[in-house]
Amino acid sequence: MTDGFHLVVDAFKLNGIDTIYGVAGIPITDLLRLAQSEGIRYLGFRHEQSAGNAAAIAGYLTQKPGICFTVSAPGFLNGLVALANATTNCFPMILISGSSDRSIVDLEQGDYEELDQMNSAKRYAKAAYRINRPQDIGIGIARAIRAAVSGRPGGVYLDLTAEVLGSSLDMEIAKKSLVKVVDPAPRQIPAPESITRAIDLLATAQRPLVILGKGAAYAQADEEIRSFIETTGMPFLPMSMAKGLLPDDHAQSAAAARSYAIGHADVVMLIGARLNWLLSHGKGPLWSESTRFVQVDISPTEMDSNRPIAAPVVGDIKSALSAFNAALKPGLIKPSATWLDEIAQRKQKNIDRMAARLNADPSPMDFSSALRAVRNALGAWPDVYLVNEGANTLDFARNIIDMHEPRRRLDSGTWGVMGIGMGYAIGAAVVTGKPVVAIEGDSAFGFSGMEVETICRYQLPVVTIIFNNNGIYRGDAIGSACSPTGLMQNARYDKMIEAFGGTGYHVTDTSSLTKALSDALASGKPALINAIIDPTAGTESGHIQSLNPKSTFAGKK
Ligand code: ADP
Ligand code: TZD
Ligand code: MG
Repeated sequence: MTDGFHLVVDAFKLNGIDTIYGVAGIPITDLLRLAQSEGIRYLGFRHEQSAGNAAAIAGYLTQKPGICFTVSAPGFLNGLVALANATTNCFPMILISGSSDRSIVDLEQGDYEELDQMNSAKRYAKAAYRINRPQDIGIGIARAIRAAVSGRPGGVYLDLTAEVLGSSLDMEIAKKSLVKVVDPAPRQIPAPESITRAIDLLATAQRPLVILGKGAAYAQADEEIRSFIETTGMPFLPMSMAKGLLPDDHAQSAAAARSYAIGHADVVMLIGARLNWLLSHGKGPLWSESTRFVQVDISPTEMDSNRPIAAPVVGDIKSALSAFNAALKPGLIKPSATWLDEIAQRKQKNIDRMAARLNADPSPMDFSSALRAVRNALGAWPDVYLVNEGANTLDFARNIIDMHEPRRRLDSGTWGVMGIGMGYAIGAAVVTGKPVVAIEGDSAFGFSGMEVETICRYQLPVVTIIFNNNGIYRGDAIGSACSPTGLMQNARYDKMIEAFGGTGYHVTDTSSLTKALSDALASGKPALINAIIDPTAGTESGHIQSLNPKSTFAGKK
């Protein structure tokens, strides 16, 4: 005989799932113990949201669903934010929660940690399933894996009742019930006519522009994308998590002339990027009404979601870009020399303008000078994974820190969410074995800061840098009452990590910041750098101030 616990672990092993994340408790504790004893790597967190974020980013980096385990009701709900965030960002993840007695839950008779979890999850997940019998564990896990990674990836909820975990099953029946998923994310080859239509449109363009999104980074089609862009000579813009797909210092990058390139392009080719708020929905002053679009995306309903798409290419990016490359003829797609020249001139102008700010050395540090100090240290570590959240801390870092390798920048993403920092850092360190630097606003850090203990417990090579400006966007003036955006002045976040045996640094100038980061990275050990930033340097909401609703009665009170 065997039981539900063993079947879950066997199903994972059969499907190559070697790492799981979570927080222990009734009814999953023994499952986690068993998984660990069977050679599956388990990472235990302090809060399910961070465990879920670690799983989600692991999914993004590996194209395998990241698995997060939680207990019932409150643990499940804590993890649900991460599941919803994974779905929003198109990251493959499976949240598996233990659940209480169905007969009691369904009659709302008040069980321990009672909640109708599956139905709560449905609204926030790509799919939600429940396993009600031990002989369905194999098929249930197979369904969850396929739902998470096929087509547009997303978050999947899997409900595992305590009863199923504890149920026994005949060994022969159990063995037959397991399912090894064959080709979980099948290629989706775009229709040949869609490629021809897109190439025909691009061939008419004088001022074409490619926009690369994190879907392109996820697709791991790095060579196909590089070859297409370099062969056609089109300028490209990376969305924030697509930075490094081609290096940021690539001659064809139009990043330093972003608004100009978007506003003046006649044909824009979107590759794994949605025309959502991050691209102003393709509308408004940033965009021209006459611009026509090619969009390459695996999700057919993404087409025409915000602007009409003249040449939709529905398929997976690796297959689509291979088809584009095969169909290219020399000189067929050719940006005009004037266009390339205009972009080059804009780039230079903006780079010169930024240089003045970057080279200043104010005291206290501001965002630009501190990031220059960080950039100087990172120069020796091109392979580092960079996690980034905050408002000003996010916006400045995205512009100032160049990326050189694909999938190295992990940030607040589609929701602009705070709280992903430590979870993403841990997930990235675990699945890549590479060093991670997390650049965190002081507010942003607070959402997942307790996971510093997790980082120290597992001795992960994560260096957290806190841009400490005493607040959300800005700090309060010394001596004034604490405002809604204010945080503690002179908070010594560096002491937090010392409590767990990590190395803390408290830095107030650029050369100390560069040195602290270089030393911390060289040590390969957990470290936290508390970098003091001018509390007046930030702006409300960073670069997205325009999204703040204005009070109708401003000035009339
Ligand atoms: P960004 O925020 O970087 O602009 P988005 O998250 O808005 O990127 O867009 C990612 C897009 O990529 C989604 O529309 C998703 O359907 C798509 N996508 C994800 N993986 C693939 C893939 N392998 N092939 C094609 N499209 C993909
Ligand atoms: N809660 C969640 C989950 N996500 C959010 N985005 C917010 C609240 C609102 N918010 C932002 O949009 S940015 C931010 C909050 C609280 C923090 C900004 O402060 P910071 O960064 O210290 O992290 P800067 O550098 O001071 O701007
Ligand atoms: Mg701050």
